[in-house]
Amino acid sequence: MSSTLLKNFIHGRYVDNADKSGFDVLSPATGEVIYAVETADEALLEQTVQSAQQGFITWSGTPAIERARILQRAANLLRERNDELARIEVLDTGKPWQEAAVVDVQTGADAIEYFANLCPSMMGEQQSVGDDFFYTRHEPLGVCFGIGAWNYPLQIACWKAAVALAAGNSMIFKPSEETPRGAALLAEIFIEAGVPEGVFNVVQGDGKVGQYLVQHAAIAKVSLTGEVGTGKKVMAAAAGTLKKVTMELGGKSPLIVFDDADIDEAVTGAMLGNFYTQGEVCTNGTRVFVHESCYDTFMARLIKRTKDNVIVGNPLDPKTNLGALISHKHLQKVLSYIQIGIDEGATLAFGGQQLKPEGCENGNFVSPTIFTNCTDDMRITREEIFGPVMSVLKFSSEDEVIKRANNTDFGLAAGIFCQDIRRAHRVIAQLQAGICWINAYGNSPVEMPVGGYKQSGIGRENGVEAFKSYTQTKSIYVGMNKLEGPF
Ligand code: TXE
Repeated sequence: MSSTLLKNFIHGRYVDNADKSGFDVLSPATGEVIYAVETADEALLEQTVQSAQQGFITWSGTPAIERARILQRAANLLRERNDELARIEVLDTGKPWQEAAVVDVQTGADAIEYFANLCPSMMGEQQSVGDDFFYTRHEPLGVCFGIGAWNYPLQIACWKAAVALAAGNSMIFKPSEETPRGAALLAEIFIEAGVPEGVFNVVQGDGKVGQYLVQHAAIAKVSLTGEVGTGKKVMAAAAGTLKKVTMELGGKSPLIVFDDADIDEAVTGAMLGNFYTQGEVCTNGTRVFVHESCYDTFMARLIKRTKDNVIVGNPLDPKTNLGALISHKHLQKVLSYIQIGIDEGATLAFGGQQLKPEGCENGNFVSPTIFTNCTDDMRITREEIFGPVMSVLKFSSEDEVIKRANNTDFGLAAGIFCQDIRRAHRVIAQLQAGICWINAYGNSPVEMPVGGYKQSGIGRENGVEAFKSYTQTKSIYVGMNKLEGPF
């Protein structure tokens, strides 16, 4: 891949666009241009669709055990190139090296390995009905379209490609315009592993490129990772051709600390759920409900550990554990929410200011921020901020906190910290969220299906359930006796 001009990856190679249109990618940590990207124009998009249709014919006709072997090779190549790929994710996203080095590439490879192992055993069924019988076939959908967000560029591309390709589909993938490189490198690796040309193409551009393919009649399914507002636009555009959709969208998730919680663990969970990846994680527990009886102890330990242990700096520095926000525009959005919180009357208990770490003075850095004296009607407790901004709320009873936790149009995730296992399971069963943790926060093994309730999403990624959403069931009835009828 050229280090200064990234092109669209179509049918196994980088391809020029016709009109030389494109955009620059800026470093979140320094604000400098790191490379330029060519936008996929309409001619390229049509070429990509044709390539993906050819790829689908070849790939869907490849035995599952052979698809599995090839995908397994891709997973191994990702792992061999972990550090090189992780470094690119750090440069494109601004996230700390200490995260990307162990999470982003590994979890992408895990998904490809998991679905490679699964696909040869995904069989149809057979059932006798008298002398007759029927059987079912789980057939791939065709050309699928994956649309990525910018917080986990390579992981999101892997999570969507793994299940789509394992099921026999081909995929066109559009990464976020903020972080184009990860998906292009995945496309290179798939070719090196033996995935046929056209099975995984990567097109570059913004929402307009995305919209073009969402509306395209040749696309059978769309899988989006993005904001709720984008999800609504994509679903509306997909309706025109009744496409299947998977939506992995935003959230404003509750993290509840009960009076019998291990306070140090709960503080760890709250910091993971608000400061990891500088708060740019969709499942973050950004509404932290703390029982009144342990509130003071919790707050004292939270403030001390935030002050002592959060290291904001150059994301490439192994000591850094809170990196740069994705863009100057996003930094301004996060800072505006901090001001809104102050104006609404919340107490700024820690942080709240832009930072300029040495060597990264022009980057997009904000301090870890904690608001207390929050109320449920504040914008900082109702709207997704997508930065390291925690809103702490106090509660008195189990029934009260369940009602308040569910009082949102989101429904992505939820966390509970308590030692009483009956209460933990009783409460989690009542929370309207699709991804839940008890005495943990953020773990997302590929075996576990993930996705949102309510407006946080549709469908699931990962787990066996995701595999079924990339196939369609055909039932075949076989008559074993002479056919008779009234006519
Ligand atoms: O999303 P955007 P971002 C969510 C997270 C936050 C958002 C941040 O909660 O809300 O993602 O990512 C393309 N037609 N999740 O800012 O702006 C756009 O080009 C077609 C949830 O990137 O919505 C980009 O590629 N495509 C998740 C992608 O949509 C369109 C985990 C997302 O852009 C389009 C991670 C259009 N009209 C982040 N408009 C989860 N739930 O797992 C934009 N795009």
